[in-house]
Amino acid sequence: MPKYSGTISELLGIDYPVIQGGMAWVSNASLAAAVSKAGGLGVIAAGNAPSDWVREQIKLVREQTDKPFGVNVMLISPNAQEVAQIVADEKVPVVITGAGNPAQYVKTWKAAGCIVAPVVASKALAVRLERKGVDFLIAEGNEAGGHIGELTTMVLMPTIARSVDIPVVAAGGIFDAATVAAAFCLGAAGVQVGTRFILASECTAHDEYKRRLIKAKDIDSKVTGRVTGHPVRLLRSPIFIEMSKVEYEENAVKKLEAIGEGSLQCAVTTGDKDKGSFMAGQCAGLLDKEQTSKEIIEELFDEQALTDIARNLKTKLF
Ligand code: TUI
Repeated sequence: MPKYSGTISELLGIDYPVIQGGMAWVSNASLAAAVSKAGGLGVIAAGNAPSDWVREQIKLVREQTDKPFGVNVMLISPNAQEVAQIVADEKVPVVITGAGNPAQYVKTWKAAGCIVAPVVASKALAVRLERKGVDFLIAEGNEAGGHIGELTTMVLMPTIARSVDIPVVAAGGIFDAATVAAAFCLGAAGVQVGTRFILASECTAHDEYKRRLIKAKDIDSKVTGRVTGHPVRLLRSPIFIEMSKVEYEENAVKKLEAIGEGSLQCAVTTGDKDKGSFMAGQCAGLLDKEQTSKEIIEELFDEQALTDIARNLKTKLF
């Protein structure tokens, strides 16, 4: 294996500069441990789960591997504060945040020895969090699945990289060696990959979720819920159609919340075609099989593929 000596691999103590996306209900101890064992950074997603579940998943990862791992704290969760304390108490190696501004927690996490990496979707938050002392940032573009910002990875990534001096990891639309190379071309120090890891054999998401990802066509990844201020990207399905119908009606926020409640957990655990919210990034249409986490990571960083890309760039441009 070539040595990937980027700042992020060294900072995190991992072999490949790849972070597994913290996907609510999907990213549990099974997936996180497999990714960390394969040389990436496995991540448990706290999502909206009860605090005891988060504590248990941390314990389960530690039973399976001594390698570094992370916990993703979803800041709009009602129990975010409790989860924030758990990750500090447990001295989780890496804390990643999503869906908000984690400024109030940074001191506690740094005092506990955690590496802190917020997901950002804008320059303003990136600059503020660099000043707060976070270790690196994850710039997540609109191609990503789940809750998304407005800018694409192509524009967000260089915007953030030019705005801060700390490393920036690219997320959104990254699923193979070419998109990994593209992220590095945009100034990334590493990549975060979500959707593709749903198709990891160690991912315990329902088979229907995996089948839907494999079946998805290029334009099947849709966005709804803009009026709530928390737009989400998910696969076209009955719940997407239902949400889109009420999106611009009166009391849309309440109606959307009612429809969306529990729908992601439902997709992941029961695979319910009607009620499930199958969140996925735009790359869903390009995914075609289940593989082990190790195979996925080795493909992302395939030395021959990356060498060919670099050679191609040179011959096509000069
Ligand atoms: O958080 C995510 N992806 C998620 S969270 C989630 S669960 C959910 N379910 C229903 C509705 C909403 C969420 C599913 N997928 N990705 C990280 C991410 N963070 N994307 C965008 C942001 C973000 C947006 C605004 C981060 C910070 C931010 O700042 C706002 C502020 O307060 O300054």
